Amino acid sequence: MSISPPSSDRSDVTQIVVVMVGLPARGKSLIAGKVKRYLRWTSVKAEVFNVGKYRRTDNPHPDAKFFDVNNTEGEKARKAAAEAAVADMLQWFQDKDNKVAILDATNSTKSRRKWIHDKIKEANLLHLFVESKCDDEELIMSNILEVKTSSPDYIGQDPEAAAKDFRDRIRNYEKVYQTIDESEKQLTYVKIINIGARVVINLIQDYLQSRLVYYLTNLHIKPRSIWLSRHGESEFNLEGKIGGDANLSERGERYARLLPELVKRSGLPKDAPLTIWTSTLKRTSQTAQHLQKELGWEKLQWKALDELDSGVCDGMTYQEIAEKYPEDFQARDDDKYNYRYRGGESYRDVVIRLEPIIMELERSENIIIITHQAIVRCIFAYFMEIPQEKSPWMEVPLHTLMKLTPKAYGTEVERFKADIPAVSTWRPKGSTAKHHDSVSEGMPESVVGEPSKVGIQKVTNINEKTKGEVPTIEMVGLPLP
Ligand SMILES: *[C@@H]1O[C@H](CO)[C@@H](O)[C@H](O)[C@H]1NC(C)=O
Ligand SMILES: *[C@@H]1O[C@H](CO)[C@@H](O)[C@H](O)[C@H]1NC(C)=O
Ligand SMILES: CC(=O)N[C@H]1CO[C@H](CO)[C@@H](O)[C@@H]1O
Repeated sequence: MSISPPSSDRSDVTQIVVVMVGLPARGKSLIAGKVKRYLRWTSVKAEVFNVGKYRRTDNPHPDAKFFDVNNTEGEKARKAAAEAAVADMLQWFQDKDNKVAILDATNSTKSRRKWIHDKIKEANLLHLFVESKCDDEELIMSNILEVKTSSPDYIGQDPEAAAKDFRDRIRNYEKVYQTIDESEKQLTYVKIINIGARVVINLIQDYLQSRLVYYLTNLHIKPRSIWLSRHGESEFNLEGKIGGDANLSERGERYARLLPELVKRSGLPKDAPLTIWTSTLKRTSQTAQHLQKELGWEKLQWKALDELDSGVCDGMTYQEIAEKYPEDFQARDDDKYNYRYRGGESYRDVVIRLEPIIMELERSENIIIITHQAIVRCIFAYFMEIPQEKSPWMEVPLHTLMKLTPKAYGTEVERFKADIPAVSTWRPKGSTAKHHDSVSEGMPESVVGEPSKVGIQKVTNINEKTKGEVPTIEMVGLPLP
């Protein structure tokens, strides 16, 4: 299998400043955060420079008057914050490995855009203005409600007062706001109107720019969830063999039969369509068959969801690999993300083939994915921003359904465990043992990044016989990245 190097590894990839444009409550920070997460997942070094953060250091709770353009004090402070953010950003670009900076500011007027464009040009960087324009009152209000409860500007304040202040703040910006138009033809930009209802693209010159535009135009903010599960336990799992195309074990079939109940228990959106995605391997189709039969959902098979190709080691146990290819075994432990099996793939390769899956997931609404250990790790890493040195070691137990729900400030994870035993296929570094006991009920602590306010991980156990919840419901308050 020959795999060309990932585009993101090209050393000639240019450095780009993505400049967010738009009134408050148009989802700019959300978009900025997603772009950063997506780029990092594909190994492109990216960072967000948030002008609001620089401002907050001096004035943690500014009121609407601060944002009045006729308030010279406020204007001066805002200008200083913007200049500090841009200076830090230019400094960051001194390292040529750093590729994409996302400048999260309002930049609401033509003259401000010209100022920032000149700065970028002077520094020999490419630019991409991303305007989120929205005049749908309902969309704006739902965004304000999210912001007023979670923006750092309003911590500890009365929500009603905060909402009113926020509306006043937006009005001050609206007075001077100028949308990107024909007179700015010299700028590279993408203008997203009402969250993707209409898109205007201008003067894209570079490969990475066009990838970004493609990603941006796939985003939506409709409420939805993504369910993720490995296939049920397979015959190969029992024998400790990797790869192959084995059937489910008897216990794996029991998991397949309980899966419709697990999905129902997880809370299905009313009348919302749901599609099942599987790989092309038997064990995932077999796991999905009762879901399909009982709930009548459409099923799609994706080659891109097949398990990481272990090349010459396909069908071997870890013990056999360690004996036959000791150096490879060691090399894989040393750098699991980049290690490529002889004639097979690495995690890095898998992420590249999963990119179309991520694009499609972003476009889609409710999807349930039945796939394999390495693939679940990569998809989970995208949503939860798990770094590359940790994601390949993440524990993904069999017979467990995960429900991921994207929210404005992060992704929520819920786990639903079938009380059907299965072997653990998780292998700690250095080990060749066939099976291991889980180190913990969730993921090992080491995969968990910085604490954030979103991401309570809820674990529910579902009983096979009674289809009820097993009495002990654990609430695991895991700090998620
Ligand atoms: C700022 O003040 C000037 C003069 O007082 C006024 O004409 C202008 O409309 C004001 N601008 C805004 C955006 O309020
Ligand atoms: C898998 O199951 C099918 C159908 O039950 C059977 O025909 C086939 O022999 C099984 N394959 C293996 C490798 O056990
Ligand atoms: C970073 C930035 O904001 N750039 C431009 C947009 O608005 C700022 C601050 O309001 C201006 O100073 C800049 O012209």
